[in-house]
Amino acid sequence: MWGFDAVTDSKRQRAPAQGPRDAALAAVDRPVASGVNAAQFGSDVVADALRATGIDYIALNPGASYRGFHDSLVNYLSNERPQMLLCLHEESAIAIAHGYAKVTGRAMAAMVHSNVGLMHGTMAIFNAWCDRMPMVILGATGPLDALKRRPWIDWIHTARDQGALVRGYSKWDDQPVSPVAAREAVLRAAWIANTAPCGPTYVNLDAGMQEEKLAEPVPAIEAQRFMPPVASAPAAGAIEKAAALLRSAKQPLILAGRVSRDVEAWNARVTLAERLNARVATDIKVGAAFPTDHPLHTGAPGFLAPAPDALEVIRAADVILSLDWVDVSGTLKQAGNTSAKIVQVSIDHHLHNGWSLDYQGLPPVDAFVACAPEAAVPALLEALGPGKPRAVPAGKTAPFKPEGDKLTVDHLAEALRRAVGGRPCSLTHVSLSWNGASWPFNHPLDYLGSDGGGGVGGGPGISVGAALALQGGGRLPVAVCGDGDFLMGVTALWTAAHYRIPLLMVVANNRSFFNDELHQERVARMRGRPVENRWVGQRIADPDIDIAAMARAQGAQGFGPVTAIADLAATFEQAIVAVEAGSVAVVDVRVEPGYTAAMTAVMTRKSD
Ligand SMILES: Cc1ncc(C[n+]2csc(CCOP(=O)(O)OP(=O)(O)O)c2C)c(N)n1
Ligand SMILES: [Mg+2]
Repeated sequence: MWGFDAVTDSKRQRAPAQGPRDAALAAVDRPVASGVNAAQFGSDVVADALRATGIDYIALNPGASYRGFHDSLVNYLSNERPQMLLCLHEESAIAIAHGYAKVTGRAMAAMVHSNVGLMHGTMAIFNAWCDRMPMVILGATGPLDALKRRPWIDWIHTARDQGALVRGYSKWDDQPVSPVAAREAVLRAAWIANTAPCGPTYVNLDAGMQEEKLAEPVPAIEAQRFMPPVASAPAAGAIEKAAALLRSAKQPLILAGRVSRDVEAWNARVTLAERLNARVATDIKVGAAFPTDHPLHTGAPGFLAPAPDALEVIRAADVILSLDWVDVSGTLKQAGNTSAKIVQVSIDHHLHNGWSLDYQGLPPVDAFVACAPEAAVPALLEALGPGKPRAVPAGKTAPFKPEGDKLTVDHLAEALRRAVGGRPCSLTHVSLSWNGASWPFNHPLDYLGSDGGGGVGGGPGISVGAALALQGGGRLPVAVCGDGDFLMGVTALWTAAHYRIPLLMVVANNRSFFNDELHQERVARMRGRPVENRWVGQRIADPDIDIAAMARAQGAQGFGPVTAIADLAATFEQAIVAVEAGSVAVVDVRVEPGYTAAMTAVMTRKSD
């Protein structure tokens, strides 16, 4: 009931990444034939290497520092495999690659201009890093040989150690000197990015190297042999120890964290929870990990803390199995004292470094299984054996009902769900005001998780990238963005419109950077000052921004502002018709400012 037919569903999940490229998209930006069919320049060799990685798309914003490579993509590779996706800002180029990886689990490429382009992209790289999403970022530098630098411009395009800009939040970077070394660097970058724990990699291409004519042909290599698949397997002893703890548990709990979009792995988690009769908590910061409608699922997934009922279950648990939960230490702290034994399944420690503390607190652990959850869960099931199937408590199926008569995010969610109806749908992003209880997830692609690093402005680009990857898979991509998030990343929609990538974006428009109103409220409370002033320097009103017009300016269809609950459903239905006809549609919904009670409580308490 809670699982899926593995064959058909994993096929559907993989289809977008492996299937033929969408014809409408492939027809965009076709160059005239160049007649070039052999590598002649350094950048042609690098372009060959990028094609050899199997990467289909490269999102970019152009720049002279990589004019050689740009020419190779257009006139040597004919803008195919990879096809360029022109972006209006580097932050959206990176975010698009991020969203693509959220669906496929595989790296896309992004390319950014020397120094300044990379600087523009950094926040989005940080988001992808915190979200553990793979991507290959290519950048460039003015010629390292000073004699080859043109006055002024090449000098400002050159930095001593450009990779240092992103080294704290990328897995690996390189600045190869020759075309052959650059080929190896691109293959290594794809290999490392796609190997779990995944993350962004950065290769910086010397402009001189790109533009230099090859003295002689570069011998071909078998690229796949340089990117061997890396299997993640648990140690037998660790699985035995973990299974023994779980077997002895009276009140086990699974914290289902960073897991893949794989349907078989989803089914295995459901089987494990049912085998153990374990309660399961999930987290809105990461993609759907367990059916939220399942009777064993506890509490609505939340951003800053598990819901109060999930915290109760954590307190009562005697054994907690973390499947790469984002912050075990913080969650235990939020629950208060627990004497539960902790089983941690993760290889995240391979990624931890001295710059970014996104690894969170060091949790106490009684059994550590060092592998990806996808490998650990079947091994745990085997070690536990068939066992007695335990009774699963009856389901709670009460439909979600928004309260009050003022238009809130809950009304938005309820009407949107009704308009979506029975269509398979992926929530590519949700606003900070989102209520995890308002929308059930019953498939790994039902929800793709948050921006990862808390960088506002990622929502639109991530959603465009996810929509790109979902094309042809039969799922309607739906994004819900805050107005602040939308306004910072809106131009990503132009890329979706230009490349015919259908997407529905709903803006939960509270006309405020509301998150920070709550922070100002908290400070006012701590200091005994008037909380009434929390909105000053936060509200985005007077004049109100015309969100639908901004959408239309990108080539999307704009709807709204919707100000009445009664108008929501019909507007969403019209917008879905537009998306199903191939458009990008944006609906501006004027919502009352407010977060869920749980989130507000965490944010406005005087102290933690
Ligand atoms: C790049 C960036 N700038 C500022 C912040 C601080 N910040 C966190 S949430 C938030 C408000 C976001 O506004 P919106 O998307 O409209 O969501 P709302 O809180 O209003 O629901 C801000 C400014 C951030 N996280 N990232
Ligand atoms: Mg807002």
